[in-house]
Amino acid sequence: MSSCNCSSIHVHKPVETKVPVEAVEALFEKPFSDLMFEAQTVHRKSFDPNKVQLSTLLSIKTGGCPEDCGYCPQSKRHPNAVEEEPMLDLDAVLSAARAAKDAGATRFCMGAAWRGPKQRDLDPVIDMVREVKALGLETCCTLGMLREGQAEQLRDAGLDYYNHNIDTAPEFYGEIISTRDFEDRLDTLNKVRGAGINVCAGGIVGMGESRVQRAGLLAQLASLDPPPESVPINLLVQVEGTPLHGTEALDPVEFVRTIAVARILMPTSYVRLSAGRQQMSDAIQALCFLAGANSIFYGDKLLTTGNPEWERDQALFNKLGLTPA
Ligand code: SAM
Ligand code: DTB
Ligand code: SF4
Repeated sequence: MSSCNCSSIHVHKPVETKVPVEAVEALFEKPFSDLMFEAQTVHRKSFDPNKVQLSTLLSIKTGGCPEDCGYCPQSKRHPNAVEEEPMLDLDAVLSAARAAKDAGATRFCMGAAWRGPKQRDLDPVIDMVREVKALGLETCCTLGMLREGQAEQLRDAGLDYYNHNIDTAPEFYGEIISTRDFEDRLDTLNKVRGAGINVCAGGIVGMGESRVQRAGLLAQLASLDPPPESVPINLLVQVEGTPLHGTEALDPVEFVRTIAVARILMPTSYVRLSAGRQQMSDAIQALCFLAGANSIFYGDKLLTTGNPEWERDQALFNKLGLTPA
């Protein structure tokens, strides 16, 4: 599925960034205890280390996506992709948002399996944003690539955050997705920033990338000026039928290192321990919080795959003395 034009040996030089990839690699290479101490020290300068922000996700338009992202179960190009469903109506979205608020979430994130919204798609989403905001929740949308003027319409409806992940390092991007390129992602992030909406941008690890490429992902995020307010770090959820199913699992300690490096590079951003928590032990999650993660997706579903039940998260928070931010 690669769109890479280079010869068969895939050795790509990291793309130059304001934050040099070599400096990020040097952080990854620190002894674990030193890295954790540095991350925790940085974390405590800007945040209460015992508080974690809770965001709940809802898929408002599931499946049938024309894009070919190798990790995603919603692409119609992958066999056994999830069934396409019509867009949820406003009442269904509002009852999910009320339930999320009652359970303690402060932000509600609405996701759609689109390459990007057409105007007729955006109109109902604008109503959802306005009404969810009126419930007293922060609002977030992840709808794919935005066209001119769409970010402003979302902002005017009361959108607080727009999520658009750069997913992986530019040198690895073509191995994972061929239907758009890395620059397209940056272009949408610029539109979001230009409209004055908070930026939520992160990536996925555990897709078979190298450590240099993990460093490249974080160097890109930290080089956004200013860096994203919210940085979701996803561990690949391997779904049968997707091209990345069967990828060798990432060492959990390397995942914790990725969180710690993100915290050090983006000291005042919320770093979200995102997809992949259901498969993670309490001990690894505890290390992620120690490494500076201070946000999670909360609720028993991500978009189409599972997330820990509310009860499991409440028990984990009690065990660790964490409270919602
Ligand atoms: N279609 C829009 C887009 O791609 O921007 C919005 C929804 S898309 C599902 C949002 C993000 O979910 C992706 O950018 C990716 O980072 C993440 N994601 C999707 N499938 C995943 C998986 N199997 N494991 C981890 N993260 C995943
Ligand atoms: C993000 O960084 N991760 C979320 C959210 N932003 C949209 C999505 C994770 C999706 C995991 C696979 C699924 O449930 O379909
Ligand atoms: Fe479509 Fe988004 Fe999934 Fe890619 S990640 S296939 S754009 S829903």
